[in-house]
Amino acid sequence: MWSNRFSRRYFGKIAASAALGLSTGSIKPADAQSRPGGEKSAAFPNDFRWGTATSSYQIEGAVNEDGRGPSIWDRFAHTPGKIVDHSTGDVADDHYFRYKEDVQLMKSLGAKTYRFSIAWPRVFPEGIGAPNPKGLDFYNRLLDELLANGIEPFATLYHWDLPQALQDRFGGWMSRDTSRAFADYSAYVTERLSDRVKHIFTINECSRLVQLGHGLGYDAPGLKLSQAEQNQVRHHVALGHGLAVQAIRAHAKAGTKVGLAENMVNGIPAIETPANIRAAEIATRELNAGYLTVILEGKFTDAYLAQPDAPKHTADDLRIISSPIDFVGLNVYTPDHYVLAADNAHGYTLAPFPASFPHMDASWLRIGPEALYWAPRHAAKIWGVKSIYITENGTSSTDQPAADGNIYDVDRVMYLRNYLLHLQRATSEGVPVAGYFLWSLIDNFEWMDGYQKRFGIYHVDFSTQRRTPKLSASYYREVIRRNAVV
Ligand code: GBH
Repeated sequence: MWSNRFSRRYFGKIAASAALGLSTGSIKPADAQSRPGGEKSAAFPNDFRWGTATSSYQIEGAVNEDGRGPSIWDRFAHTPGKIVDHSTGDVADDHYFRYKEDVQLMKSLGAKTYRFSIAWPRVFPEGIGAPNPKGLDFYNRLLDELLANGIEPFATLYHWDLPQALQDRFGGWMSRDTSRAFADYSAYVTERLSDRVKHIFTINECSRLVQLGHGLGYDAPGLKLSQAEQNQVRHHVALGHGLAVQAIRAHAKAGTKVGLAENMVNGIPAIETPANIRAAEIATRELNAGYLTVILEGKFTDAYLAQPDAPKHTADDLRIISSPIDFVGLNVYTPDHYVLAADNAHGYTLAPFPASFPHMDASWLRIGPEALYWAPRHAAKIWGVKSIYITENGTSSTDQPAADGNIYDVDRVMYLRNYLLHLQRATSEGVPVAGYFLWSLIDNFEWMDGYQKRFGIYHVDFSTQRRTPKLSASYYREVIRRNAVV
């Protein structure tokens, strides 16, 4: 039972300090009264890591700099009609040239960690073949700057900017040649950066890259494949992940940890009864069958295999895909499904969402703070995951500078406060969440929404590249300072 496995030590610590009349962490008693939920219930574990997250194509710009090759996102964004405001990531936040300023933004939050991604086409302009050391040098400079400022880097190897050459040559993830190329790129990067990066994520959000990139065609490469073909793409992505895990282990300096970051489909018990909780676990395991479940269990579920469109695979593939990982990253934005126990073949029902369900500044961004409790709890319970990071959580807002120049994004603050309360519930019950990365540090290129959706806690004026802290930056600084929900 997960609670026995994970919670005893932490409960012990809390109980001991409470008995001595001590506050937990660095919290001063004077601060305690203003904290939602009261003093003891609002603190996070002492070594909890707070950070922010970004990805390469969304912030870097400099797409033709230092020998970078084109990615599928360059091609896609430059195709008329794909991005709502007709924008591209050509300049984005100009982070390639302003990374020092951006590291100072992190520092002023008091954040001690940062999750960023590496652009594969900077390192291998053609995806395979000759590496481009000048492209890798950008990440050398970034890492040195982060470490000089006391910020621990967490690197993602693939946040969707596939080298266009691999799409042209192999059909991208439709072919396992891309899975193999990903492993070679991962080996090269690990060899050169793992003296400074100790946490590496292979792939960000398989679920979205398959569904939006290859099913709905909203994301690059903009394909609308059949269900069978999408399942095959998902299998090649999972295989790429597994091959990369092996390549990273073979080339990493001692102490390097490897995992992935996934927008796990979460099932939330509609009412917290034991039967609904169990149903939500069954649903979550099933709804992630093609990726997290096979990665963590080494086999597909019976239902996934029983579908007529099941992916073609070998026993060897499954062994590679389930290569042991050190942690799981969860990107959590919304409650995906409210679940009820049911007397049917699945054992559960997914409740439809009423049109009145509240959301933030995007119809998909439904507000369900309890997702940040259930997602990590499910990962710990269903698969016995022992180390979890919340690799993304945050929201867009229609925030704009007010007459006095300040940006009062009180809706984002409300969203964060409520989600963090549920994350704190998880850590206080012993669910092994080791850190949280807020998406995002700065407003950036929000994929098909261009610059219309702002997820940053720093506002960016894209005509001047000026960064301005929003109210949420002050809020997050306070959370980090107190190591507690504020
Ligand atoms: C993350 O995806 C990404 O990792 C990140 O790059 C991005 O900037 C951030 O979130 C904010 O979006 O089918 O049109 O209704 C978040 C998970 C899952 C959100 C799929 C959008 C469907 C949109 N995504 N979802 S749509």
